[in-house]
Amino acid sequence: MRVTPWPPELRAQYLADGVWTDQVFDDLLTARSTDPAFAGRIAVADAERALTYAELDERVGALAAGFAARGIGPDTRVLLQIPNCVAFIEALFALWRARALPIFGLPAHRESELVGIARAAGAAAIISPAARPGFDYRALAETVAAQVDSVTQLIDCDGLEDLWAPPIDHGRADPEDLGFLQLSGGSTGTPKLIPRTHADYLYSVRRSNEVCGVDDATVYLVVLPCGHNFPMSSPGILGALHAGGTVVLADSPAPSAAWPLLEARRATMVGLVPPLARLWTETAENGAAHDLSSLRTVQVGGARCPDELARRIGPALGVELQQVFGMAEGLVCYTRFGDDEDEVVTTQGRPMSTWDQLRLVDEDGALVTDGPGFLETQGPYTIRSYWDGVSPSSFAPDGWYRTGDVVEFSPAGNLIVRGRGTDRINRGGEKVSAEQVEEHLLAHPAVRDAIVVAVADQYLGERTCAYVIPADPEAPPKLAELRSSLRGAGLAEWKLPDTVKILETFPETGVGKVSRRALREALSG
Ligand code: AMP
Ligand code: DBH
Repeated sequence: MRVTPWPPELRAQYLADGVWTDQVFDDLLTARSTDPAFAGRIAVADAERALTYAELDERVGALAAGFAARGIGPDTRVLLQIPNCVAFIEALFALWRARALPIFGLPAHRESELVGIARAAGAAAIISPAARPGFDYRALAETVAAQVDSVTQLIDCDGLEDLWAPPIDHGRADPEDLGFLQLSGGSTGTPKLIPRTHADYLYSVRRSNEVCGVDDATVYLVVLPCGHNFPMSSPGILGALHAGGTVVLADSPAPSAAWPLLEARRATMVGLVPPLARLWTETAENGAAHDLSSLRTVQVGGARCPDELARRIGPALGVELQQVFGMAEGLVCYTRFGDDEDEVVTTQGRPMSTWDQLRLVDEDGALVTDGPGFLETQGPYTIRSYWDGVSPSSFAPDGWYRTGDVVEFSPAGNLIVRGRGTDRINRGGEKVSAEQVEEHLLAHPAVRDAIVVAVADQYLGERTCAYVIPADPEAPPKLAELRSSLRGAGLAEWKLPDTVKILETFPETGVGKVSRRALREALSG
């Protein structure tokens, strides 16, 4: 079996309680496009164009038929690598209508990640830009196709109209079928594939809308990469569309690019990672050149937002702050609009659903009553396994998901995220696997041994430091040389080490393992 299902008794409860319904992703569109009150409203827009619900639905129908004509149908895995633009939404919903399985690659992924993803998923096609200035996505897709036999089609996201065919009936998905494969930032090199069903994911979207007050007046601005779980569902793109609101996609999160769009479309809500929240806050504090008055809510998540920054966001941008602690594997926590200001600024909120179950354990898996402890969770939208059962140790014997996050509770019952137990660096929301970077460093001839750790950083939260023992102590490798070698090996830009420190030996723990902790502490000392 490719995916472990929920235990029968939980499934029965979720169905009986109406947590899981018979809604599927395609219903979001068909429900609105056939409703005269919504058909003519703007569903999605980017800097270049806007589509009403009716227009989007019609284009999706034509594209889905085109996909089917090319053999992209039920269960076909299709890797998307599309920058933020309307075409992403068209491709996504057309794949859903054709009952194929989209996989949400990120624009920043490179050969190393995409080959791993395409291979693990058995992807049949890649949809990415064939000719856009900046980066050659088509050359990357060709490199992936050359290495992964299953990939037989490369589709240009800027030429989707060329695929159009007269609409056909694709049949209806089962709500408990998989709807797509989400990616985890992951603690291993290749992002892990996260199987999400229509029923589980849409529950999280509906519940997020309730918690975040999303309705048909919501204009959600997407500045994070739109395939990421946060802007996709918390409440994000799907929340706004579910409510009959509008999604506006900015292809750059920089104030100079995103704010004109925010102003023009009168966006009401946006989700940011902490480094961007800092940039937006500082830009506004220095005098915003744009009218941001439509903006009501700024959500910050993906990595721990420093309290000092959290306190400034609301006043600087004239908005209400909401902290979001979530994971593509499931569980999402929000601070609530009625919470005390101190809770909103210093905590990462609480689970969105009363069906979410949480427990804290120590390093041996024993329950701890007082935090901090490792957070484990199960619930109606938290997976029970990764695709194909990889990384079984991420799940406890009873199926609860081990988040790897060390958390404790505030007296008011909100979660405070203290860090992670595993060797994962959170570079402003972009997750970097120490192990993956180390493997690549070790392949370099000038490197004898390498350990990668996080170093605290005021702007990004964490940055990457590579400790290196050189092969030849007389000729230690330079940072620029290592970075260009890793880039050449196909590693994404955000994973390249920010600093390199040369050592003769590594400190060791009591049992003779390299002590990452000692290395980390050396950096903070
Ligand atoms: P991913 O597995 O890539 O979906 O990343 C999820 C992880 O991001 C969580 O397990 C946390 O480690 C981290 N994360 C997300 N939101 C927050 C937050 N608000 N504060 C601290 N860490 C966060
Ligand atoms: O970091 C994440 O993965 C994340 C953050 C906020 C997430 O998946 C989410 C909200 O849904």
